[in-house]
Order: sequence, then C-alpha cells, then structure tokens
Amino acid sequence: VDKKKEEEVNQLLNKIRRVESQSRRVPAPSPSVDVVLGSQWGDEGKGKLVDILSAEYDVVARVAGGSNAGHTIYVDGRKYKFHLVPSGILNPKAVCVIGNGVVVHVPQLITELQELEAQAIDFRGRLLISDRAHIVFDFHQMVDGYNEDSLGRNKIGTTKKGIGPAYASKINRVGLRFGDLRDWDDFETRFRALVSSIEARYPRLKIDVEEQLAYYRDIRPILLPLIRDTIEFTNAAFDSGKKVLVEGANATMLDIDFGTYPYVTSSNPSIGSVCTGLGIAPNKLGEIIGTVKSYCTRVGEGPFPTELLDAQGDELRNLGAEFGTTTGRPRRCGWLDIPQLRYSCLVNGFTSLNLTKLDVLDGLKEIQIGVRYLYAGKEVESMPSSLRVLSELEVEYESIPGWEQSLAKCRTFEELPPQARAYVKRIEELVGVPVRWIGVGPGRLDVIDRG
Ligand code: 2SA
Ligand code: GDP
Ligand code: MG
Repeated sequence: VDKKKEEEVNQLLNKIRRVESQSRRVPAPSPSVDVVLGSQWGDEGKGKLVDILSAEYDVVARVAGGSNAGHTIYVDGRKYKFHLVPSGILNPKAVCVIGNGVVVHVPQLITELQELEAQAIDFRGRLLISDRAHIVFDFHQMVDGYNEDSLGRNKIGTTKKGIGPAYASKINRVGLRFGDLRDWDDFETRFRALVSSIEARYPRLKIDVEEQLAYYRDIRPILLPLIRDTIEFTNAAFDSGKKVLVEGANATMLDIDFGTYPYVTSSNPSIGSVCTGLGIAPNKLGEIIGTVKSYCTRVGEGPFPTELLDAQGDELRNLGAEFGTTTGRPRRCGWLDIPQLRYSCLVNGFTSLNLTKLDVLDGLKEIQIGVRYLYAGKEVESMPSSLRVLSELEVEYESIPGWEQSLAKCRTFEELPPQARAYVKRIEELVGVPVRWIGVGPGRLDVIDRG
C-alpha cells in the first residue's frame, strides 16, 4: 500500500513540475528575429538569401566578423559585393545595422559606401554602426600578415584583413570602439597607448601614428552620424513590431569555439553571436535558417573530411566559380558532408535549410554524399575536436544518380527532375531539418521557395 501511495505522490509531483516548467517558459514574442547563418565553411550563399528576404524586413543586421566576409549578390545582371555593409542595403526600406560584435576596418567601409553611391544606392539614414563595435586598424592587418608569415607551413590561411588581431585587442581590453570617436582627445590618447602596446609586441612593425590620427580626425565627421546605440535601436524597433533579420558571416566550422580550431576565424559565426553581437535576447529568436551549399568548399588551411583533391574537385571549382570573394583565392571543393551538417544543426538549432547551388551539380553523372565518419574501424558519433582524428578519418559515401540537365528554369519543387528531388529529400532525411529554399542560379530570382 505504501509503495502505491509513494508512486501516486511521485506522479503528482512530476505533473506539478511539468506544469511549472511549462508556465515558466515564456513564449517567443511575435514577430521574432530571424537569422540566416552559414552551416559549413562559409560562402554557402548567405548574402543572396538575405538580399531576397530583406524585402520583408525593416532591419537587417550583421553581428560578427568583419571585412573577411564576402557576400556576392546578382540583381538584374549587376554584381554587388559586400564585406561589411549588410546585404539588406539593396532593399531601400531596410535599415542596416553593423552590430557590436562586428569589427570594422574604416577604409573598407568607406570604399563600400562609395561603391553604393556610384551605383546610386541611397544608404543615408539606413546604415548604423554600433558605438560598441571595435575598429580594425591598418596595423591590425599588418599584424595579421606578419603572424601568418611567421607561422610558415602552419599558417591559418587568413584573409589578412586584421580580424584575429582586432579581436585580440578587444579581448585584451585595449581596443578602440566607434563610440570612442565621440571624444577625440580620449580617442587620441588611447590610440597612442594601443600603438605602443602593439609596437612593444611587434618591434619591426612601422606604424605612422600621426598619419593614422590625421585620417581618423578627417573621417570622424563622416562616421559620427552613423554611430548609434544599436542595442537600443534594434530592441526598440523589435518592440514596435518591426521585423529584424540577421545576416550571418563566415560559418559554424570556422567558429572559434565550434570550428576546426585553430583553423578558424576569431569570432563566433554561429547562433550565439546573434545575442552577443547585437544585444538581442534569445527568447526573441524565431526562424534560424542554415545555408547549405549542395557540396562543400573551404578557403584557407585546416581539415576538410570530404575534400576532393582530384579532377572532380577541380570540376566543382570551375562549375561553381569557387574563388574567394574577398581574396580571389581558389576554394577547396568536396562532397556534401552529413556528419558535419548534423553537427551544425545541433549547434545552431536550424529551423529550416537554404540549399544553394544545386544547379552547379547539373552536369554530373553521379553525386556523392558523405554519410558517416569512420575512425580506426569504428563510427565517429560526434564531431571530433582532434584535428588529427578529423584529418585521418575515413568518410563513407552514398551515391545518388545525377539529373544531367539544367535546373536554371525550375521555380517549383515539382519542376525539378526526380533525381534532384531525391537528392534534396535524402538530405532532409539524413539531417532531419526541412529544406525550404533551393538555389538554381546566382540571380535573385533563381530560387525555389517551398514556403
Ligand atoms: P580570418 O581572415 O582570420 O577570418 O581567417 C581565418 C579563417 O577563416 C576563413 N575565412 C573565410 N572562409 C570563407 N570565406 C570567407 N570570406 C571570403 C569569401 C574569403 C576569400 O567570401 O570568399 O575571399 O578568400 C572567409 N573569411 C575568413 C579563412 O579562409 C581562414 O581559414
Ligand atoms: P556568402 O559568403 O555565403 O554570402 O557566399 P559568397 O557570396 O561568398 O559565395 C557564394 C557564391 O555563389 C556567390 O558568387 C553567389 O552569387 C553564388 N550563388 C549563390 N547561390 C547560388 C545558386 O543557387 N546557384 C549558383 N550557381 N550560384 C549561387
Ligand atoms: Mg563569402
């Protein structure tokens, strides 16, 4: 009898706990902040989707990285390349925010603004830079180059845009932020202190302090009107019912925490930086869209399990025009990697996928999908942190027949040839996340939206 009573009490307690935890869970306010992220090693085509979606949004924000990112967009046969300015700038309605988590090289930003002006795109009043965003100075880029050279064969393969050194200044608490430009005397004092600390560490670097200070003194009147408390701005916009879209830069496998460290970038391109790089609370997040290239590419050094080092890799590079947007470097190419993608889904909680560049596979007789990692004869269950394991593991592949015809004109899922549909379905089945968008060409309209 006692046992029965105990069980009844336990059941009741469990019920109360369940009800309690449900009532404590605050539902996501509506509308929510939606996010487009890179799920592989970058260059999946995030910029293109952000450009397409931005017509529906009032605010488009960057939250991490800097001018290492390169986002290419084709609209009406015109090519646009963005490194710092959010891709939403092409939508005349959207206000674009460079969040506190981004590191900004001012000369690059000015170049992009001049390019926008030359193309008659009016960005005035539509571009805001967080007063907490850190500045990438020219000497950060020099340090980046110097570090790479001194690593020799062990180099990371960075873009040499000063990203790592600028984040290092931030973490060392000696960096300068855009808000610091508001008080010139203080900026000047702290700039000299920062240069001294860099010179002490890199005695061979020649930094022209006066020339740099003169540049920032001159450019200050152009920058000051763009500098805002973007935490306040973005949250106020959200609270008044405005729709916010986050444009991810780089990708999960390049994440300083989740990527193939040390062959990574120096920020968190995965979901966490939406909160830390913009000041948005996690309960405001809505759709988290993972951008997945139909095959894999990587620029720079580091392990790449499904890499193709043969003619097939060269074919993918040529078909997909896989050359860096920022540096022009040839991208390493390989097959789609399901264990890697599952890991990315796990870390980011993707609610849907944007599968890009399916058209690049048009001419192939057969397509491979990497479905399992094997190490020392056993299946590897999770993403190994060891570079050695990652470089030595074997990948088991599944073969899918190619469709051997152009997808360029397809605008619905049903219009895709059955082999292409099977490829998409198989990906959904293997990762357990629906594919909502399918890219069939580089243009704004070359996309299937399965809604
Ligand atoms: P960094 O410069 O410190 O961030 O480099 C560290 C690693 O991160 C990689 N990385 C990238 N990978 C893909 N695409 C990127 N953007 C450009 C593009 C790259 C280009 O859109 O094509 O033009 O070469 C990007 N940015 C950084 C980098 O290769 C290092 O492996
Ligand atoms: P991002 O960094 O993720 O924005 O991507 P990048 O712009 O660096 O690289 C993606 C490249 O693929 C760009 O040149 C795009 O124009 C192109 N692209 C994007 N989606 C598609 C697609 O579905 N098909 C083809 N053929 N090209 C695409
Ligand atoms: Mg890119």
